Amino acid sequence: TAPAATADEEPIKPPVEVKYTQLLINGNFVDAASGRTFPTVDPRTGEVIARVAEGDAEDIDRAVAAARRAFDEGPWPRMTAYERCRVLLRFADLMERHNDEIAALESWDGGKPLEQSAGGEVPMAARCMRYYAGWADKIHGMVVPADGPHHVQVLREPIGVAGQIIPWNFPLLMFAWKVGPALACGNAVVLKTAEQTPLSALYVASLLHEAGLPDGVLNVVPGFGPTAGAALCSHMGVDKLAFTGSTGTGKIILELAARSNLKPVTLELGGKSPFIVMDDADVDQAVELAHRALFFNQGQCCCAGSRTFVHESVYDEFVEKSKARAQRRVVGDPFKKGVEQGPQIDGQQFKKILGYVKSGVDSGATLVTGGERVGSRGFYIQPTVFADVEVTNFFQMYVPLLTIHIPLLSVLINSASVSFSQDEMKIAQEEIFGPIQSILKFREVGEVVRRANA
Ligand code: TXE
Repeated sequence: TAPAATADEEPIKPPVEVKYTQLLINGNFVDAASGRTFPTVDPRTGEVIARVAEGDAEDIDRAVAAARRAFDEGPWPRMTAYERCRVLLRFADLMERHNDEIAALESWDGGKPLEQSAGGEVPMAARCMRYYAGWADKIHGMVVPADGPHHVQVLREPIGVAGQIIPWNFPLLMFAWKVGPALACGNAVVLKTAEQTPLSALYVASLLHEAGLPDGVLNVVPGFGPTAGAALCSHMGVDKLAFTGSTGTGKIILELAARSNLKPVTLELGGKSPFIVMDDADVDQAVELAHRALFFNQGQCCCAGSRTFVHESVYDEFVEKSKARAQRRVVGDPFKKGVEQGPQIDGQQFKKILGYVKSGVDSGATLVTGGERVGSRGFYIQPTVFADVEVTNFFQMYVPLLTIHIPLLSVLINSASVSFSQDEMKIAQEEIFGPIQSILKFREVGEVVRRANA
């Protein structure tokens, strides 16, 4: 049985104060032009942690102008690569020095277990910044062999002002993955944080200035997608966009970029990754790995192993053991020691995930364990396992009636059906982004490779 969840206990007081709630423009923390703010919410309770300045088109204009000035006139792109590298290395050191505060902000705002924020997200973000710092002085051009009396040389230069939009599942790592490479190459940045998790980026942006980043090189504008986000994507003064988030929003962003100045766009979107367990696997190890591949970070990972394909000869044992592992998963207050799973990010995701549970049940999958909320407040969901997330195929549905008395035909049709089968259930098709594991059965390698790649 599941260990006692702490979801209904009095929430533990986070060991940190919220210091930064304004926009960061040109090195200063300022209010939004409209004066508006929005609440950022504690997913353990749904209560407001703080109100944060709500950036909009006018603020994006101010931020882009500051970034443009910093790029065209400021020292950053003109510094030696080594000096830029040193700023980023100092920043990584500061992140490590403030590891505990940053981790606490991250867990409070986003609900991930403190042990994972403090031991994973923050140290990994610091390492990531060091990695990109190391690139600053290793970006080489090329000399291209040319016919005749010509010298052909390729130089790599910063692109200018980079607009960056990040999601809420790994706010700090997303910050590092986006801001790190852009700054290492000498660009200026306008970053829009996710509306659910603005706090850690504002905090570390202040550390980046302490590390010596010149004003205006990094501007941070918290706000909503269709307002601040869309304004950034459409802005004629932005030279490049980088985005991580949903596939639907990625399509909108590509369109906004195309309709404005055709700025190049980098997109990192959703996923539905396969995890394949063959018949000769060590089942206990495979169960544990498949469990972590799906449930890590409350299931909110673009690379989550969200389709667990298991060979039919070990399927029943695998399902039984996965059920037991899910029931042992410790769900509760992210600030409590030993907790493996905190709440989902917000009420919208919480409802969406429970909607997928209903869809799984309605389409005939077997709900092996979980499927309910945990406690009565906040956005906690039970670790959930579905089995019999079956393929739908024409042959298996209709042909048995015809072939019941013709065994040979039945065998032939069965093997043909393998190559026509499709994983059509919604829970096998769509990104759930929650603690819901779908276990699918397969028979042959060729079949599972095709289904995995579908
Ligand atoms: O994503 P959105 P949401 C997937 C996951 C999740 C789903 C929805 O399946 O359930 O997306 O999450 C900004 N112009 N991923 O709604 O909307 C928004 O403000 C410009 C996968 O949170 O894509 C936020 O900063 N920007 C993913 C960012 O886009 C816009 C991580 C992400 O929000 C915008 C998160 C617009 N019109 C969700 N609309 C991953 N790949 O890791 C929104 N935004």
